[in-house]
Amino acid sequence: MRIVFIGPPGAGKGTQAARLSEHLDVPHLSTGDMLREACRLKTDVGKQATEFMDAGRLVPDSLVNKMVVDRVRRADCQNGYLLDGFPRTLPQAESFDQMLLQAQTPLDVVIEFRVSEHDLLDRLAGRGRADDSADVVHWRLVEYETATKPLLNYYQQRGILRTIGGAGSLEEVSSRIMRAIDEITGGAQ
Ligand code: B4P
Repeated sequence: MRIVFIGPPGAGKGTQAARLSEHLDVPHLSTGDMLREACRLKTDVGKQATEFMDAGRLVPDSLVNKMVVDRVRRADCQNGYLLDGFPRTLPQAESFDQMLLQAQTPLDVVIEFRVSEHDLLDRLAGRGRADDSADVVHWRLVEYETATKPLLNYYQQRGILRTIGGAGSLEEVSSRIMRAIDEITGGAQ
């Protein structure tokens, strides 16, 4: 099962991906986590990504695309994966689709998380990460509206998009996601 989570910063993608990847027994691939690790280790990708992340901007597509393709080609992704935070732009989605087409491994489900801006700001204020300060969050929300939201239409047209409400307890949100996946796959997972 190949699943993508899309949602604004603080929507709970990472939180739910950790729960669901365990349940479905597929790896949880978070581009945010991968990039933060690259920054911490000061790799070439990390050195280039830091200034964008610190400013709340998206990291350039070329850097992220290569990082993800290298990761999904690894053996543990053979039976699927849960992508948390990728793709985030149309060029990322198109480039990823080309790779999936060549490998004959299409995506099964794309889940959109919807959470009110009020709740997002509340959650991020409580998390304490460096990129959660008010002005950085502002830019992250702008990036979501302008660069990431067009992806919803892209996946809607392919018939694999489901939208779930991200407010409520962790268990409530998880069961909404499971129901949405069942709807698309007919309960095949
Ligand atoms: P991410 O790491 O993806 O950050 P995020 O969107 O803030 O996290 P998420 O939605 O997963 O929220 P979480 O579960 O933690 O990206 C960080 C940066 O990396 C980006 O700004 C960008 O610069 C770069 N980047 C990443 N991917 C990229 C790409 N593809 N292209 C370019 N750049 C990229 O939840 C947030 C908080 O809410 C937590 O405190 C959690 O405990 C709480 N919470 C979760 N669920 C809740 C619930 N149901 N109720 C109450 N609280 C809840």
